Amino acid sequence: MSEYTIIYFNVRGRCEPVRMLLADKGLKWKEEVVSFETWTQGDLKKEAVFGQLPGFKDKDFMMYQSNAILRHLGRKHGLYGRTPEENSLIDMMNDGVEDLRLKYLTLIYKNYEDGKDAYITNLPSELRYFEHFLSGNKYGGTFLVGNEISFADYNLVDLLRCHLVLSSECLAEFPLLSKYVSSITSRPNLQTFLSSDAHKNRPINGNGKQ
Ligand code: 6SG
Repeated sequence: MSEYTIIYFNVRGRCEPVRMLLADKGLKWKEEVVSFETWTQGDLKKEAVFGQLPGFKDKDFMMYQSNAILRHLGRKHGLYGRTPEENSLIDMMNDGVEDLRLKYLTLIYKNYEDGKDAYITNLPSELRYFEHFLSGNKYGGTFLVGNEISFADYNLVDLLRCHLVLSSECLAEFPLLSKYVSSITSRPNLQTFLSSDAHKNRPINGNGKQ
């Protein structure tokens, strides 16, 4: 039996980085897919600590908040750096990913038709920060921090892949980010997951926009 369960809507949304992490580490998990109908009945919403999904079960330990789930798995599976400084840089970069994810989700759920062109025009000014940070990694920028993968890498790569769907050329002017995405997505377990039907057929967002 797998020790982990993801409780979420049928979307990649905030859970695909968690799934990427689990798949890359060769860990098994169960999906409890919550339909919109079930969600609107309200029982699951009442149980959820902040009234939202995803939820995550580690045996009988239940938790919420997607970034806390990533950190939980990061601690358990050696994906959180080696020193307090690396821990903090990984937190810092994950917070930067969250800031951009919130902007992306605002576009998708609140302002897609009117905001898409301006969002894409402004995108280089957001992505530039990540390119610059990678350029300072003395190990060559294969990972955000140090020379090992961390939970923040799965989160960033997922968000960059969402942006590549939004704007297929958005990484063209960023050689390090382009190399980074292709090197992480060619890790064998991750490549297998990303080419699976389970991943490919799962909608990116809950409203059909992408
Ligand atoms: C939505 O925002 O999928 N959770 C979402 N929405 C339902 O009643 N800080 C935390 C975290 O990082 C944010 C959680 C997040 O974990 S994720 C949630 O619980 C609520 O608030 C994005 C997503 N949206 C699609 C969705 C499913 C049900 C309601 C929204 C699709 C749209 C409408 C129906 C189906 Fe729909």
